[in-house]
Amino acid sequence: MRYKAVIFDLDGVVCYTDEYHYGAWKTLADKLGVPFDRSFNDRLRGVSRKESLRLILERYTGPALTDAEQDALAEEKNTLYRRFLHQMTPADLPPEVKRTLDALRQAGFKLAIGSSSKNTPLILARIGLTGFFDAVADGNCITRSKPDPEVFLTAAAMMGEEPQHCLVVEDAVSGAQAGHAGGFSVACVGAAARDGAGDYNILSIIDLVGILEQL
Ligand code: B16
Ligand code: MG
Repeated sequence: MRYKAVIFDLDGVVCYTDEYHYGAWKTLADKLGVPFDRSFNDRLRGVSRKESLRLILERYTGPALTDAEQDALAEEKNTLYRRFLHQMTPADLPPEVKRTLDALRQAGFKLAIGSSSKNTPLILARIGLTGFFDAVADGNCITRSKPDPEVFLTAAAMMGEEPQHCLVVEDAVSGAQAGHAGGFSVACVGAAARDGAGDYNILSIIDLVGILEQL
């Protein structure tokens, strides 16, 4: 068997919290008078909160903002975002994700999370997945966010696996770049699959089961 473990990105792969990130950033961008659409939002996928704000402020033409004001904006976005998260329940774990996780666990793969998000523990708790994964590497235990491979290398090390034996699953181009930079194979869904960023570009996460069974 070529792969022994699968490392899942969280937002946009395991659950659709990417929509909540979009909603929260859109509210903030509108307030700042910054043009913000779904295509621009795709550039924020997988990158840290601070870097996302920096990208938005590249388009900002208002009065200069101090570091403290920028920190307050990042905090404001996070508060808006967490309001969405607190409304989530286990029903927000998509059925195709649950079926995929159960099938891969049954087939003997180790399963991990590799997410840039500092809200990972809250999200996993809301969707009923606390304690499910063999390893969770997230924004709280890394210093460099995607496209740096740190989060995936950390997840692989936590599982005691080499990158070449792990498949990374991503919805972000930055995440696919991070996987490749770390020596991982990458399967992409959503925006990153549309860009052809993965070694496997799939329509639904459930397609992973067939791919991994055939290898
Ligand atoms: P937070 P992922 C990433 O999560 C998101 O794609 C990205 O939009 C977000 O800015 C980043 O987490 C940080 O999230 O503000 O919750 O710490 O896709 O790597 O699971
Ligand atoms: Mg993502």
